[in-house]
Amino acid sequence: LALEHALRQALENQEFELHYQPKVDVASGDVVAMEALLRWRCPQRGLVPPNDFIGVTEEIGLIIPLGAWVLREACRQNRAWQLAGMAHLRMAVNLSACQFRQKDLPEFVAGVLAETGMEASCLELEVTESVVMHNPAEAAQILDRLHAQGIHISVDDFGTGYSSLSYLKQFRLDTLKIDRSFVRDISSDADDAAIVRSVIALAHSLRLQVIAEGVETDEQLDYLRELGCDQYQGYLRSKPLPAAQFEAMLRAGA
Ligand code: G
Ligand code: G
Ligand code: MN
Ligand code: NA
Repeated sequence: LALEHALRQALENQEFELHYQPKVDVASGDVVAMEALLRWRCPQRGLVPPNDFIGVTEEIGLIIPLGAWVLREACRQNRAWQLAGMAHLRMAVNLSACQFRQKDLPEFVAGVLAETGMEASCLELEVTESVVMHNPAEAAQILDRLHAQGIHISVDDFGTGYSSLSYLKQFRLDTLKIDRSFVRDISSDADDAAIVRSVIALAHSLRLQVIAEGVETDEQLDYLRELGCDQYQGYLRSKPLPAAQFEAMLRAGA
């Protein structure tokens, strides 16, 4: 209860912030996109990671206004960077199941794009398999309506859910994000390497792009390059950074 109260206050008191992590093209090494990752800068608790509070915000319905804030702030920031003359990169935002169940999600997102002046082609929405599999028929419609606006759709934590692969052809998707649990031991565990190789082949044969998460070493990156992975994300390039540091990194040409 104390946590619930603190979280409601946190939204009012503007204690939430977004950190940004680059998504990098494997072949060129260029930053092509970034993912916005929510943090709670709590005066009592310090910097709280999302896994410690997203669940509670979902239970109390706070995820709806909080998720709305995340989308607005990510779009506002991306547009501000574009207007400041930086390269036009795509901004990825995570959606929770509760947000995805809002019938007016496509209109809401369109409204945020209009309000912030950000192009739809510069927005990417990340959803997990379980989010879309909750109600596949409805999810397919929502994804169609988002996709029709030109928004990019990614499946987060791919390979960790309990879902049928048939959704890959029912849903309009652009990118599969290979979960970091498959990437960690890719250079030493033949089974992980086989899974990653297969996911990349599957993605490419369905004309989807594929990004590997949690890349921490050059050895992992070399493997992924050999397997034909399109993009990667991970500490090897950069941790998620506060906006000012992320901007400095981009300006330094990293
Ligand atoms: O940044 P970190 O690795 O601690 O994130 C942990 C988890 O929290 C990730 O699975 C990520 O998808 C989720 N997460 C981060 N930011 C958001 C957000 O803005 N909304 C939702 N729903 N989940 C988020
Ligand atoms: O589930 P999702 O992909 O949305 O969450 C991304 C989370 O992964 C973020 O919380 C981020 O801090 C974390 N993360 C990003 N890069 C790495 C990495 O290289 N190694 C590890 N262990 N975690 C990472
Ligand atoms: Mn994500
Ligand atoms: Na993930």
